[in-house]
Amino acid sequence: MKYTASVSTVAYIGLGSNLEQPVAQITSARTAIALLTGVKELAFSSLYHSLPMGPQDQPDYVNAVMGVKTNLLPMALLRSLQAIENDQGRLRIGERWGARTLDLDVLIYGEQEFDVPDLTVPHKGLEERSFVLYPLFEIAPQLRVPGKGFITDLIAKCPLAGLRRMD
Ligand code: A4P
Ligand code: MG
Repeated sequence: MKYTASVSTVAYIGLGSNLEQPVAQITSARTAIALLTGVKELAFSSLYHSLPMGPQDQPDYVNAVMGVKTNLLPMALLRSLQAIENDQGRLRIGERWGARTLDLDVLIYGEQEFDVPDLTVPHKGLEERSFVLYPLFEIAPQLRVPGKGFITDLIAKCPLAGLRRMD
């Protein structure tokens, strides 16, 4: 039986994978996130095919964004997401922005803006990443990203850069 939250926050999670069957990685991560105690799925974007940001000698990515309602505090949410990354074979030995089976980022946590060791919210660089902004816009077109502005304005300044929606 899942614990039911009394105080809850809407948060957005970015999902990315470019190793070992990325679509299956994203799909099973979605299930695992929805099964976390204190987390309820609100929305899930389409899957998007994206070109790698960072080192170019790695496979293309599959990306998506999930909206949840949660009563987990931000750090507890991050630790739960990292446990799911580990369960799905994430190794933290490669270069920065290198290939990975699964990357889960806390993009937005309610109206909050903070920068503490291990956790910056909203996620840094979010406004430069088409593979984050376009899926986010798909599920939350009215969203205002704390400290950064309306999603519509952010998208207007962010080229697709090869991003395409998968059917
Ligand atoms: N951390 C701080 N803030 C957050 C947050 N809001 N959410 C810390 C998640 N983690 C956060 O992350 C490194 C550290 O960031 C963690 O210890 C955590 O405490 P990591 O997942 O271990 O390593 P990383 O993901 O390689 O580093 P980084 O710099 O977070 O990379 P990004 O920003 O996650 O980007 N290209 C495409 N097309 N699609 C992608 O999804 N992803 C990346 C990784 C690179 N290129 C990509 C994609
Ligand atoms: Mg990350």
